[in-house]
Amino acid sequence: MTSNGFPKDFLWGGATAANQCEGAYDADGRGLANVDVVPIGEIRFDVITGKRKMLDFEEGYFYPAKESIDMYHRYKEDIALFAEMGFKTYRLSIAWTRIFPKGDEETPNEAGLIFYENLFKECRKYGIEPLVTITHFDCPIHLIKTYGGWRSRQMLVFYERLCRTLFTRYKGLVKYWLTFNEINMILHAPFMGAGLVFEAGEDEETIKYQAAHHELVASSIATKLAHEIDPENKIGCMLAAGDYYPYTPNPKDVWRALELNRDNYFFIDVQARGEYPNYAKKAWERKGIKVEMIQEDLELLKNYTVDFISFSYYSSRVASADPKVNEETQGNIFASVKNPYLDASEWGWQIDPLGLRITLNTIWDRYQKPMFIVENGLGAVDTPDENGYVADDYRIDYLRSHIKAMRDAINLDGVELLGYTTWGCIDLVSAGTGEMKKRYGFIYVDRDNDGRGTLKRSKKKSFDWYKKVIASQGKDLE
Ligand code: P53
Repeated sequence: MTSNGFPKDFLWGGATAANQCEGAYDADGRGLANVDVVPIGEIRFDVITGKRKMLDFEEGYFYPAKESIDMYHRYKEDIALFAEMGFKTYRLSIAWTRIFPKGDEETPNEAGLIFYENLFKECRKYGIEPLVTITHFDCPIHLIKTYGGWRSRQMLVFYERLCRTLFTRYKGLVKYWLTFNEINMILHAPFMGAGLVFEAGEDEETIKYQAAHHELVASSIATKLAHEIDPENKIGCMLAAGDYYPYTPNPKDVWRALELNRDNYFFIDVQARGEYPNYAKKAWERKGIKVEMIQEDLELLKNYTVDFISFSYYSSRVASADPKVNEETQGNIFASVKNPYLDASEWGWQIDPLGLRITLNTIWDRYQKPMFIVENGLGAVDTPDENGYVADDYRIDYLRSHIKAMRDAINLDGVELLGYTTWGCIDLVSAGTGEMKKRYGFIYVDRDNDGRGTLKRSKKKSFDWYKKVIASQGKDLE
């Protein structure tokens, strides 16, 4: 521990996801994925939730991920900037379709493997520890068309092949892995989360939980493989977190909050404890949800739980059992009743730093496994001056208050936290809306919602601020 309460080897850094920053969607043999064919605009929500089938680019829509911020060609410049801020870690994801363009090939695409190898080496050059999300929402389109995405058990074979390839090839270069980004997203945005599209009359709930089962087993298979290939490997699960509060002390509200929390913690209960919780089995029974599973699955789940628990945190949530309490927060896939005590971002995401401390404590109390905050930050409109400089004090305020909350959770509550990576450390495409305008970065990127701009990078005020935070190991937050 340092005098500030952060562990000496605390992993400070930032996070991105392949499709939101790389661009170069068809370079060097890369195949098409679900995350490529989600356009910006009103239709996006229906596409990411699987209500509107879009399995290819269609006329009349703009697809921001095609080019993104072109990090594929600019990663050296970008990693140099991360290093200048003093990053100890950089969280990024692998684009599955760079490695296996269709998903079911026997042999990987060497060009894709080389790309990430070079990227990891670039990180290592600066002493930056890569933290790698194996799948950040991406699923090859071919696997969706041919097998139905994660509803199919055959995905286990393809995912295992992907993992084996990655763990073997990057042994010694990468140690920290996350199996599925925001695994609970499958319930809220099933196309983006798991490559699911629904036909009329299908039992969507059953399909979602069947897909969830496959991902959970796949995650255990990955853990098993990772440890076999290199005992140094550490595997984490990843939850879109943020506890639900009851709207009032009415026990019905408290119960509703408990139920909604369980909908999310369900995934981590399996990944961290190794078995399906009774409440889920009972709920499936009541709802007539039959998830097909074999004995071997249950053994995998039991024997290969995760080493650590990672999560994203943007906001807490609120639950009410009263249908009259129906004023919801805007702009989030995770619907929540509005909390009258909190301010909100320009996109309606409510700001609750104490909620981060609460969430850290809930997770710690529930699992007693080391945690990693792998996403946190403020999506905001930035107005750069002629040099591309943004005085983003609002972002600094947001991050400062959340870092303080995390410090309290470590110091005052004794939770075990491995590190903190802010979301979108460089401006990138929003997953929820497809906008460029919703920016999270310390680094401004000249590009707008329509894809115009020079892609030039420039430092915001928060760049120097975060640099100071890291250099002082979290002591100097002013
Ligand atoms: P954006 C909500 C909606 C979509 C993705 O979100 C989300 C969430 C958060 O609960 O999850 C993560 O870009 C995700 C990132 C994403 C980030 O939140 O909609 O892991 O890919 O960019 C922020 O503002």
